[in-house]
This record gives sequence, C-alpha cells and structure tokens, in this order.
Amino acid sequence: MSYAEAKAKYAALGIDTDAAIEKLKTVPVALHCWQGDDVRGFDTDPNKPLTGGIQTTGNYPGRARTPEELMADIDKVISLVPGQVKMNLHACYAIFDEENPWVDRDKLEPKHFQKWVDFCKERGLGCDFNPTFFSHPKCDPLTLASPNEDTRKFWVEHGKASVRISQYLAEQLGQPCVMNIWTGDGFKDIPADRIGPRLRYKQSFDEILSESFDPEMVYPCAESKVFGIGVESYTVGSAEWCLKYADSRPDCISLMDNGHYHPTEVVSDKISAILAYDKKMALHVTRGVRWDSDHVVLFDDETKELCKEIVRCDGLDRVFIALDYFDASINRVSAWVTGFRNLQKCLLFALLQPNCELKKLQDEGNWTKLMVLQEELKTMPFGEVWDAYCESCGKPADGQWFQEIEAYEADVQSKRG
Ligand code: RNT
Ligand code: ZN
Repeated sequence: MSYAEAKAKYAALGIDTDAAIEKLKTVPVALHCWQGDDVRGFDTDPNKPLTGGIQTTGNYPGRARTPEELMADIDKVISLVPGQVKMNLHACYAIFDEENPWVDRDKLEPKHFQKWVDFCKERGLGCDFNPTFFSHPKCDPLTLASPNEDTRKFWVEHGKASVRISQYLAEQLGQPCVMNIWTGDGFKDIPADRIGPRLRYKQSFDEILSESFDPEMVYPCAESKVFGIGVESYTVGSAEWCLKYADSRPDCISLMDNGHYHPTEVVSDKISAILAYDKKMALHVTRGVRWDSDHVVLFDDETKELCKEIVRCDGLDRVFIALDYFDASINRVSAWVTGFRNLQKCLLFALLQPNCELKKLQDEGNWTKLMVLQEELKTMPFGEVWDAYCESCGKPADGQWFQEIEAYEADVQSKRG
C-alpha cells in the first residue's frame, strides 16, 4: 500500500494524516543521556555501584566512557530518530577538565555543563536537567531526608546548584528546562518513624526551591516511587507525598514514571486525573517488567494508551515527555533508538485516532460500536503513515536504520576497551 492509499483510508475516518505528521514534529521528547553509559556519569568512580534502588543489568560491550564518546553516541541516535529531540542531563554528567577541575555536587556550576550547552546549541536542542541524588559517598543512604544535618545540607546545596544550572540551560537554549527531583531515599526494612523523613524531605525541597529561578523557564518536578531494590519497605517520596508537594506550590509539577507504581496500576489512567487539576505535568516513560526494571520502551499497549491520553487531554504542549530506561544487555545506541522511535510511533498512533468520534460513542453509551471501532483501528495502515513521517523528518524508515547501528558497533563501539 502507498502512503496516498493509507491517507485515504484514514481520511475516510475523518483523520488527516498530514496534519498528524506536522503536529508530531512540534512535540519535544527528552532523550536521557544516561542510557549510553549505564547511569554512571563522569563525576565519580565509573566502577562504583549504582545506588538509590535502581539497577542496570547486562554488560554488553561498547559503553561510552567519556563525554566525547557519549556525545558521539547521542549524535548517532539523533541521526536515526524522527521527531523533536530535547536533551536530558543528569548532574553527574558534569564535564571537568584542566580549566574546570572536579568539584563535588554541592559546588557544581553552569560552567561544568558548558560543553553540553555548546552541544545542544550546535544541534538546536533544548535541555532538561536532573540533580543526581544517588551513587555518591554522601548518600548515608538518605539524602534530602537524612537526619544528619550535614548530609541533608550537602544535598540541598546540590539541589540549589541544579536550579542555577537549569536556569542557565533554559536561558542559553531558549527553551524551558524541566528540572526533575528524584531521590532513592527510603528503607529496606520497616521504619519506626515514617513522618520524620517526610518532614525533612519537605523542608529540603522548600530550601532547594527557595533558590531564585524564572518559573516560566524552569519547571521543577517531584518524581515519586513505590519502592526500589534494597529500599523495599518505605519510600520517602511516595506517590502521595509528591502529589501533595507539587500541589503545595505553584512552581512545582508532578512527574510520573510508569515504572513507579504497583504492577496493575497504569499511568495512562493517572494523566487525566492530574490534568483535571494541573496545567502541567511530566512523565518518565519506561517499561517495567515485574518491577521498575527500566527495559527499553516498546510499541506496546500501555505506551500507546499513555500517548492517546496525552493527545485526548490536549496535553501535547504541557505533558513533558522524557524517556527513562537503561538497558546494558544489548547495544546501547540501538536501545536508545528503539525506545525513542517507539515513543514517536505511539504518539503518531495516538494522533491518528478518531478521538471525537470515539468520545461521542462513549457519551452516547454505545459501548458496542466503541469496542468494534477501537479494535478495527488497530489494523489501519499505520506503517505507511509512520514511514511517511520518518521520511518527512529526513530520518530512516523501519528496516533502514539497524544496519547503521551494526556499522557503528563494528567501527566505533567495539573498539572501546
Ligand atoms: C529511578 C527514577 C529516576 C532515574 C533517573 C536516572 O527509579 O526513575 O528517574 O531513573 O533519574
Ligand atoms: Zn524516572
């Protein structure tokens, strides 16, 4: 089937495929720098364990070991994905050199991210930011919730430094910076004091956000979690804590990571609940397999449903979408590309739904026809529209990019020690 034929089939349902393609090109999706090196970063010993209850598994060869290698890998990713990429950095990816030697996380400055700013500017990208509250000797193991005032202060200073860096990124790149606060603070076993850590957490967030920033340009978020590995019994920044915190201030938004809920809960159902109250929200899109395993994002039912909800809630410009997965068991660049392309596919699929018609059927109580139509939509000639989208972005269609990964692996990644 040709694109013209597919377009006509969609048009018969009242869907304009060209308009969907053009719309999708305007939606930024944040590309997480941490897929390239298994969340190690450059500011501490790269062989230290990953802490905070998150884990990467696998030891596929070719991990990026330096800023140059990571940037080269990101360039490869960008060359193979359609759509509007936004960078997403973690503070531990600060770049130190002779001119700007290593400083600890409480002393980070915008200049430690200048090379990233230049990287983004050269490519016309915006950039989101994340303070890094894990994999560091000052995690005791708590950070912002620590009862040790020196520890807590250190991490508050890191948070404030991150606000300043986020403001700089937004100013330099002319796009808002979503600054996400997530910590692994919690306990392996049953605590005796649940409220103490949560009150300290609140105080720490307030202290961090007392740093001045332009709320039109920097969007601080609170990301919740249900549990982590080694942190099974209690999480300080639980779903309720984060929702209430974001609600407590106009300048803080909720971030939902779809790996951070009980296994039968779905974030696709939570988006409309948040947007019934809030103008903005943020997402980390991942794939949890039995736990928050952070597998590569697929073109699967829940990711499609998530994207449909963003579209149906008219949220494409106020639900900030970021990827958050890390697979070290397969080619990391391929993992990056696969997940990014799949998210784009899900967004395009969502933009090709006859949402008004479906809503009307629901409101009329015609659940019979609603089911039939929703099922038939699954076998529409979506692949042709997807190929046309890739082409119109100047990026390879399916079947035309993996050989580039194989060549990159042979020429570049396999030569890394
Ligand atoms: C961990 C959270 C968090 C991290 C990144 C690296 O469970 O999802 O967002 O994955 O900050
Ligand atoms: Zn996350």
